[in-house]
Amino acid sequence: MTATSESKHIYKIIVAGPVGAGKTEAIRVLSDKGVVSTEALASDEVKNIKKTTTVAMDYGIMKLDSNEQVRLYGTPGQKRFDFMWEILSENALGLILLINAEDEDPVADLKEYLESFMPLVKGSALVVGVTHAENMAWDLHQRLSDYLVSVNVPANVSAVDARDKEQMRQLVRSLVYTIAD
Ligand SMILES: Nc1nc2c(ncn2[C@@H]2O[C@H](COP(=O)(O)OP(=O)(O)OP(=O)(O)O)[C@@H](O)[C@H]2O)c(=O)[nH]1
Ligand SMILES: [Mg+2]
Repeated sequence: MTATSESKHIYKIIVAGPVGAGKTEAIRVLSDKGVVSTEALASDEVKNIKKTTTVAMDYGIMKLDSNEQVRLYGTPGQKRFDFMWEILSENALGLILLINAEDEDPVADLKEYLESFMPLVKGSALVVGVTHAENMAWDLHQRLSDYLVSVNVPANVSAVDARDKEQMRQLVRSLVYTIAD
């Protein structure tokens, strides 16, 4: 947390997770101002999922409460851009991990991305948002939570729609409250 002269708190938060989970969409709906994004036409296997993909980062800013500003940095989902993950994570205070409930094995996705972001998670806070959850398997929420407990990373898991501003604001709020505690 950074305090300015007006004692405004600035939080740097990372949004990570697999291709198509909704990271770019989430930052777009959350941001109060125009976002910076680096969408490029998808190649290879990604184009079966969607037309464009993030190749470097997304950036947006949102006001949470009167004196709290959240700076959101979205990562590329693709492994081949994983050098950006570490760069973006520097000095971050928290991680929002978005997991797509419709992917083949969401628990394996959680494991994989959590392991990659463990250095950040260890020194900060984590929340998990399960997107594309409209027809989510009844036990998926429990399996994701159980996995977090099994690796000793207790964190809130919530089903969210990345296109829904209020749901996403709630997820950010739950993360920031963990940091501020
Ligand atoms: N049905 C449904 N669609 C969603 C949900 N969340 C996101 N989407 C859609 O899924 C797509 C996700 O695309 P992006 O936001 O580009 O995904 P991303 O995580 O940034 O992917 P990469 O940048 O390629 O890693 C968008 O078309 C969203 O509108 C959800 O909860 N339900
Ligand atoms: Mg993206």
